[in-house]
Amino acid sequence: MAKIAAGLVQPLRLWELAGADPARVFSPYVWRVRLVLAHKGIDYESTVWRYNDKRLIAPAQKVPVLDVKDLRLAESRDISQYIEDKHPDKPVFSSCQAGATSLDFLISWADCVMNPALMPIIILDVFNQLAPQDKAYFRTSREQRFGKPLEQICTDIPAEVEQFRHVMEPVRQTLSKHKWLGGREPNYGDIAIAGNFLWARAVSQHNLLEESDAIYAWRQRMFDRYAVAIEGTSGYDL
Ligand SMILES: N[C@@H](CCC(=O)N[C@@H](CS)C(=O)NCC(=O)O)C(=O)O
Repeated sequence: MAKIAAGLVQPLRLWELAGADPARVFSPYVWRVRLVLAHKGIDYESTVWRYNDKRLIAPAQKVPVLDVKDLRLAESRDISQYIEDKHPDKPVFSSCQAGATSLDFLISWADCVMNPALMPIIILDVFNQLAPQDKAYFRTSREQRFGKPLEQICTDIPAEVEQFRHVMEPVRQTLSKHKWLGGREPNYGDIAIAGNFLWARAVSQHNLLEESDAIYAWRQRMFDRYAVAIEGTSGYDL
């Protein structure tokens, strides 16, 4: 433990979904909280969690879960807002109504458009990286969700990658005019979208972006800026 957070009661424990390799933390939503904690310079303890450990995070059903001493928080957005409220310095959310609404839109876009565009490309990679005890649960639950075997969710990776690049066009256009989605500094919009890329980086070697893409350069800037959160985790060079 390097630093004690001023505003948040310690100890902080973040439950993080990992693959067979405990350093392969891959949940995009956990990544958001990781990045917010790094953004604020807050230290925490990480606990590896796997899908079949549901009882450990009860009453939550999904990670991220953050334990702040005796308080248990769930939902990446709510956890991030809680951290922001306790550490208003270097804000990641907007204090003005219009800014907050636009950010809500961007977060929903990352969840409802970007994430589903990425999912078919990397779902088999996720499966292949899972701990053995998680594989049956993941297969059954995802095959139910998609209505087909995992192996048939994506039958044409290059076509899905092209579609993904197309879906990213609004982000591309924004980043060709601005250094960060947050403008002069990264905000939760950058964090939400980088979280999705960190999910892919953790499990998959697929080349999602061309080097000439403005998003490629931004992604590298984000990875450099938040290197402290990424160091020591397993992932592929992008
Ligand atoms: N809306 C939630 C979504 C969290 C979520 O979907 N977490 C996944 C990992 S990426 C999970 O824990 N899934 C458990 C399961 O599928 O059983 C948030 O933003 O925190």
